[in-house]
Amino acid sequence: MAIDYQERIPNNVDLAENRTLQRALEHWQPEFLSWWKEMGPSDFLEREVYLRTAVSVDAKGWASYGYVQMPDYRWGIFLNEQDANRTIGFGDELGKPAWQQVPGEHRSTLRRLIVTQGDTEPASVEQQRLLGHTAPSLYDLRNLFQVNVEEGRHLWAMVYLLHAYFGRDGREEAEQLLERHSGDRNKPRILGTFNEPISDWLSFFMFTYFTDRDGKFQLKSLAESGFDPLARTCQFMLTEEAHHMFVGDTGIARVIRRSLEVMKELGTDDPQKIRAHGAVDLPTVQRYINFWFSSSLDLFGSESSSNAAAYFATGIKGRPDETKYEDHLALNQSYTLERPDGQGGITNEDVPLRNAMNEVTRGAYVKDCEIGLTRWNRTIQKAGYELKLSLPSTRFRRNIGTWAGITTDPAGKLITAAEFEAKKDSWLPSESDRTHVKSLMKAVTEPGKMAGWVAPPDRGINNNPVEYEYVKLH
Ligand code: BYC
Ligand code: FE
Ligand code: FE
Repeated sequence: MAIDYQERIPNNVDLAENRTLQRALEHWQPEFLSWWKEMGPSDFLEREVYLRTAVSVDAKGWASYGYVQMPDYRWGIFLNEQDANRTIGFGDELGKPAWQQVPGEHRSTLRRLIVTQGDTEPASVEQQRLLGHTAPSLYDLRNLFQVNVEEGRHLWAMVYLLHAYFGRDGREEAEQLLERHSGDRNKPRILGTFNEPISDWLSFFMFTYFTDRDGKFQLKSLAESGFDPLARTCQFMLTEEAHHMFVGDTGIARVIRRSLEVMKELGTDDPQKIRAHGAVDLPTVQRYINFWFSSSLDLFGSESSSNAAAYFATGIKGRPDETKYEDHLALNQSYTLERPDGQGGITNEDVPLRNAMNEVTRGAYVKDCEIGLTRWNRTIQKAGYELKLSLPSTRFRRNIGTWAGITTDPAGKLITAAEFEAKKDSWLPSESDRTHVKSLMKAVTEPGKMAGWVAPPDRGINNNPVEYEYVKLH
């Protein structure tokens, strides 16, 4: 049976010539499809969705738009073009040729990182599987599905690496990526945030703003890897990631805009009145920010990590935008970390810079998160209100690292567990917040129409109007 691989699985990895890889993927692909049907977007599988598909890595081919039924989406395998002279950009191997094969001594570490990355991609699809039933517009429904198919493609990207470079144990890991499930008591996804339910659209916007942004920074670090196929894979994934964060950024902005409209109309900022009018009050937006930001911070790992130091030393995982730094060795330097002193105070501790790489990456992430807040606050200010949204302290509500289990207020001040308990409903989404947000989640399916809790977007997708029929439901 002759299969046109380029047609079925668009790729730039010579799949048509690689029999071993073909065999592995032919075995895995049906399992992926049944996973998609069972654990992916619930219903809508026969609907025509206006999606972008990557059919090549050049400017023309990476965003090709058209109506597709999701199970027919062409999940392709793309790596950025190879630079034959690429050398390792950091760590003890600085300047040596990048690895085109997996060095034996780094095999299990690389496999683990690829599996951890790969695990998050299908996890997010599982987390979002019911959202299609309550989309605030066809435009949003389409964006959800776009994000979902691309996270599916990111899974393919990691499975390609496992199949092509890790032999039999790679194939086994690839199968397990379809066997762990988000929130599953017995076989959960690897990282905490990916087991949190995303049952409403405000959470979806927060997730794509804050958690996909963790993806951006982790991918940037892996895009520096000495293992060249991993680096090139992540470089290409980053082009798609921008849209996911756009969905979050503009989604939150639209919720805020709608809230401000209602505040103006009613002449009040009383949350109860805003709610009664079918919008989301800004304090609730703040609590959702507090929840998803703190959860996403955990994804960077411990502040001081010997794993992170070893990844850097060996050339496996660099800093995001490593070329920006002058010194790529990061030796004989220290980084000052704060930690609780065990007596209710905070103390400083110097650790070798290499051990602090998770914190360096987290710091770059926090700065990037702030950009959206500045923009949203400008909108609020322009509307004539004083309220300012903010990111909570990086010490707030942490479950991983130095601050795990330490109770602080959103400003980062240490408080007792009892104080935290007493205040937590004003800092994190409460039952009543969630119930209210959930009550707003009703599907709007007429082209161009929006649910009452969210303002329309400024423009449509790929130069189409907002009223375009982005998903054909009939
Ligand atoms: N939950 O030294 P430590 C994305 C584990 S998002 C549970 O602190 P290390 C996407 C850690 O594995 C990007 N466990 O951490 C977004 C370690 O386990 P072992 C995902 C956690 O190793 C939206 C132990 O705790 N990509 O793409 O320096 C939609 C202590 O290790 C957590 C990656 O994460 C946690 N939050 O670094 C779709 C990149 N944090 O070894 C997709 C790959 C830590 O004791 N992963 N642990 O069993 C990595 O680079 C690293 O594994 C980490 C942690 C950054 C996660
Ligand atoms: Fe992804
Ligand atoms: Fe993403």
